[in-house]
Amino acid sequence: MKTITRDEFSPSIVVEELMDGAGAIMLKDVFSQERIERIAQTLEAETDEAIDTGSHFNQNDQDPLLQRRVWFTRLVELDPDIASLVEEPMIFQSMQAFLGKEFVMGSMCASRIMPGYGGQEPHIDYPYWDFYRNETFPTRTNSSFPLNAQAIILIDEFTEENGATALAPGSQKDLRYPDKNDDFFGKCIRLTGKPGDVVLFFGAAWHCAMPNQSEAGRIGILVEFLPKFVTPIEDLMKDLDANYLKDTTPEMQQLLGMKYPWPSTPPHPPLQ
Ligand SMILES: O=C(O)CCC(=O)C(=O)O
Ligand SMILES: [Fe+2]
Repeated sequence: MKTITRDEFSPSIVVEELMDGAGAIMLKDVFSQERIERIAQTLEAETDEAIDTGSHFNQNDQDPLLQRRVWFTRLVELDPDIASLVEEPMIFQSMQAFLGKEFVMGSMCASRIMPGYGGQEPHIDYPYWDFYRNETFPTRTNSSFPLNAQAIILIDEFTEENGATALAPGSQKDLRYPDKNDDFFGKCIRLTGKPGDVVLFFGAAWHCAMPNQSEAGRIGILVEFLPKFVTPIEDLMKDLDANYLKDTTPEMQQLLGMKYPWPSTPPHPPLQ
């Protein structure tokens, strides 16, 4: 996977890699170790108990208890600094170039996969996540322009042993839900990295969380970004603290869709 530092960063490198390259890119050392360490402690405490928190793409009955999630409103409640991670300029500028300046956030959660977790099935992400029913999508739907981007903020180190995400490079170019004949596990690369690194990928690329064969949990913060006109997969405003909304940044307001309300009238008058 292509890996770039803050010094090397430009949004166009990200766009090119997500569309025409592997479909994923690693941004190195985006967040400080102190910030990530503090967030790790909060998230470990929050995910101590084995309860079904509503994860998906699991392959057996036990795995929902081992893929533990903390959803957006709870992240804000625990520590608004966790939500602020997505405002990082390298992530924000990449998404503006990839999905359009007024892109929004469809989902944000922390995901801790526990020792013994069996791995997700290879899949593509919303809005393509039920593309095996491609007759429910417009004719000729393809990936010539993106309707999704994913960020994974690494809170723990991601290793092959602890279930670092697997992704089939280039698979985003031919929009299709992967099936058993695709030899996904023979073709995939692993998105390994250190705490504070960020992987950006186009969710049309086949990917999945892998089994955790280590002795410890693997926490990543999973974020889904969408163009402004795609319905977010979650109602991020539901139960969100009104004070948080009042004081939040222009970036977060945009991410929550507040800059693009129900488009019943055009945002600007058409040209005369
Ligand atoms: O946790 C991971 O490594 C990937 C998660 C993922 O792809 C998903 O939940 O859609
Ligand atoms: Fe996914």
